[in-house]
Amino acid sequence: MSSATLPLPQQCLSREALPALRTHLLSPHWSEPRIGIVHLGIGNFHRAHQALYTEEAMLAAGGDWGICGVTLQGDVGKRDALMAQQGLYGVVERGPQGAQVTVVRALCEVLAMPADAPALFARLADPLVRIVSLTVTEKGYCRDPKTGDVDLDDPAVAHDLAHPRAPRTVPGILTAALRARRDAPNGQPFTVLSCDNLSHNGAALRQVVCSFARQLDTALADWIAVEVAFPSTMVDRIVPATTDAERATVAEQLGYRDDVPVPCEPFRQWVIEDRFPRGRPAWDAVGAQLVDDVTPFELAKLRMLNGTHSTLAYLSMLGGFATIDAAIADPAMRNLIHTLMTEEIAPTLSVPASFDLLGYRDALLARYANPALKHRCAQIAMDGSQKLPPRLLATIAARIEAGKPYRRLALAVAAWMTFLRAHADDGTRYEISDPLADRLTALAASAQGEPRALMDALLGVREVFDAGLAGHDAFRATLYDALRLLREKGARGAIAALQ
Ligand code: CS2
Repeated sequence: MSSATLPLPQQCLSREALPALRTHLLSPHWSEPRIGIVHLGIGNFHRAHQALYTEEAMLAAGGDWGICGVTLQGDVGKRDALMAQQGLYGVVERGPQGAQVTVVRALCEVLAMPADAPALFARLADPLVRIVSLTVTEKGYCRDPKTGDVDLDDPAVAHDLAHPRAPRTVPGILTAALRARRDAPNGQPFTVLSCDNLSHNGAALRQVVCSFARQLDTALADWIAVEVAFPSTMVDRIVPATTDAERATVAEQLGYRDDVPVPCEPFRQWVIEDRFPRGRPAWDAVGAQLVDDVTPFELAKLRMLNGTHSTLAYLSMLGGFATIDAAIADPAMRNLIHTLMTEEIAPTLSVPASFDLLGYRDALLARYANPALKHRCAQIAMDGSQKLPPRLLATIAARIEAGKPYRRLALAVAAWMTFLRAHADDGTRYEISDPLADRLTALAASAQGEPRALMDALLGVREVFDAGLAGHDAFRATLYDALRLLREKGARGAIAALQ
């Protein structure tokens, strides 16, 4: 019988169990911190990244930086599962040395919106909370891609503007909480820390929040603009979705049941702009890089890692590779991704002299090849309408500006467009998960497989393609060639042709 089919232990993780789990703790020492961070979007990424850094920082230098994690999708099941384990969970690091489980203690409380709104706003009003951080994915920002302001056409934003005291969106929640901070005696704001894969994530969030607040109260918007720090960050760790394999690994290594463990790769990186007027954990003491300007790191990561991740995901969905390691094990695919990074992406980046871009490329290829992670291409393929602009289209714009070719980048965009027909080259059907899914799949279906019709229909989606790029003749010609190649030869043939 394989370990995955063994019954899980009855007794779940608890703080009382910790003394018996010493070898799975970062340190046997621990004094329960008070809550100093509220984190919106308590998904796997945060739990394998910022929460670990924060626990290590508290172990290194103390401080009350316990975390209150918030799920914004009403996921009371996740809240209850984590709270049944008193906030504890295992991080399962999967690398060449096998699986290593660490039990994380920094998560002290979990709330689910909207059910726990009173508790969340009480927490956000507490002056001990000095940082509100976020991993809510691109779509959680409710951003109008044309202006960068809050999207007033978004029904959830309209709801929050009509009910500013019962908000559900990120800009609505932050604005309500910051208003309460401003109105409190000696009120001081918290620092807002975006940890999502957006270009200039801090500045982008600041604009969304200020433009939302301005709809309600100009003085409040001005106060936020002056008083609240929104440092930008670059976060990196590959963190797939949880499967029963992690539950089995934790049970095997710990002898306790963990319903919500998180798998991840050994690598991690965090580059943060050091603007925290109300203080921060000693993240710099545990490997995070605190810098004045995060832009070069952020662009390198978005274009090299996330750009090739999305390329791999769409080509794989068409060509039938289920996971990133399976895709990169294909020699033609590996060549394509290698050449794409070397010839089309790296030349668009200006990084400090100490940043070795080709070494970064090689490290990424090695991370993708990790056979233990089983990072599903379908997971990365989600939300393409949000991901394409910073990951691929900005790179194409930079190549156009420099007068350089971008055939492989165009293939990635063509693969996304073809992916939207919702079936692989061999006919296997899959779901499209995207905030614009209905519109995108209807447009793709209306093209009936004809490359020019597909291109014209999808280039008209202004949330994804700005008018300048959509109307650029040379871009259209290159994209059309890539669409035709995919149509005529399928993804595997196109990969072979452009490797
Ligand atoms: C991935 C990212 O799902 C995706 O779109 O590209 O989550 C990626 O794994 C992380 O950004 C790595 O840091």
